[in-house]
Amino acid sequence: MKKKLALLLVAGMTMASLAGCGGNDVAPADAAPAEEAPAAEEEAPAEDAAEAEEEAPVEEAADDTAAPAADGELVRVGFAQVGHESDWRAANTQNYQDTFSEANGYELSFVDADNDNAVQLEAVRTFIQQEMDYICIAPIETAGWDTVLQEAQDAGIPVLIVDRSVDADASLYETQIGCDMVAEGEMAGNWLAEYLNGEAANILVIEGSVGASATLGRTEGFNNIAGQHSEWTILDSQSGDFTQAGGQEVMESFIKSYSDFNVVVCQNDNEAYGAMDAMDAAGITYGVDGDVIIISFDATHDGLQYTLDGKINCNVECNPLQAEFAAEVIQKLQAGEAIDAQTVVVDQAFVAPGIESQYATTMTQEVLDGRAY
Ligand code: GYE
Repeated sequence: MKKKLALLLVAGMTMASLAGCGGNDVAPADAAPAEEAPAAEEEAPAEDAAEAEEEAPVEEAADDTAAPAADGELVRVGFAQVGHESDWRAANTQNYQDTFSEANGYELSFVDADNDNAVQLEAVRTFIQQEMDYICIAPIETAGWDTVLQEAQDAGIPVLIVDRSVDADASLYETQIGCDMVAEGEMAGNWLAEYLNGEAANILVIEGSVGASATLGRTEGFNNIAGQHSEWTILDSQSGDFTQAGGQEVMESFIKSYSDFNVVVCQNDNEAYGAMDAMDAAGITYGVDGDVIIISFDATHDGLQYTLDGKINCNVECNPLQAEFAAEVIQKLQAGEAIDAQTVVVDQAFVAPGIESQYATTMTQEVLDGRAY
């Protein structure tokens, strides 16, 4: 295969340090040594020249995520994206499009599956037919991947599972890159326990999309902590599909069914916006000065604005800027280097002004100004 030849060629090329890649609140799953990546053709990061191997040329600064094939051809990457359901997703898509650009040595084929499993499977099969060099899949659901992953493997195309995870045999894909969803759910639960300090909680949960690892993990993590608190009751838990409309619809139906609740957990920011609209319409107050505590996930720019405004009490981050990790894995595979089986994108939580927490950072305007997505 063309790629095998590329691997051999790149293996003999000068290696340059890739310092600076991997900042941005993210870290590999295990303590990996300093990252190494092939110099892109004649390029090496100029700013890394001092640490680079002696023979590394320094004519031009290469983007950390650049990885043209050794023969100068663009590396062809197919990306089967979940859809466009949320602000998080939009930021994640933009990040992939920026990172896997032609200028960086890639030809990206992007498919928005619109949250439809069949469309996503079809997209992956099309990528296989098109003999992509690599396939990235952000799986809508965890289940149902074995057959198509086997097809990709049989075709010799490495697959990267990104953002969410699958329950398929790990030998069928190269690596998984994403946030630890169970840890996010536990962070939310631990913060709530600290905030309530023994007070009773009647909790409503607006879950994400059914069968998504982000939903399953956040639910499991939160329930792990809820199970330690006999003074907490989870009244109901329904899917809002990670959308604002879904969050609003579920909250409206919760308001009809339950009169006595004091915590609403929204598994992403867009759902929280919908839930706040529903509570506004019903005259229910929320946030630091209200009757209902709101917990959200993602910590996108608008979500953090609501947190700074005291409307969302606690917002657990999930960083959507993950494409550089996928690019790093592809660079290593191009160079025939070993890769980590998993990269965990590290998260933190943010709380509204006036709240002090050992689990979260108190929001400030400065934190918000630093949030690009
Ligand atoms: O939280 C949500 C998006 O998979 C982590 O999907 C992602 C989730 C994110 O729709 O906003």
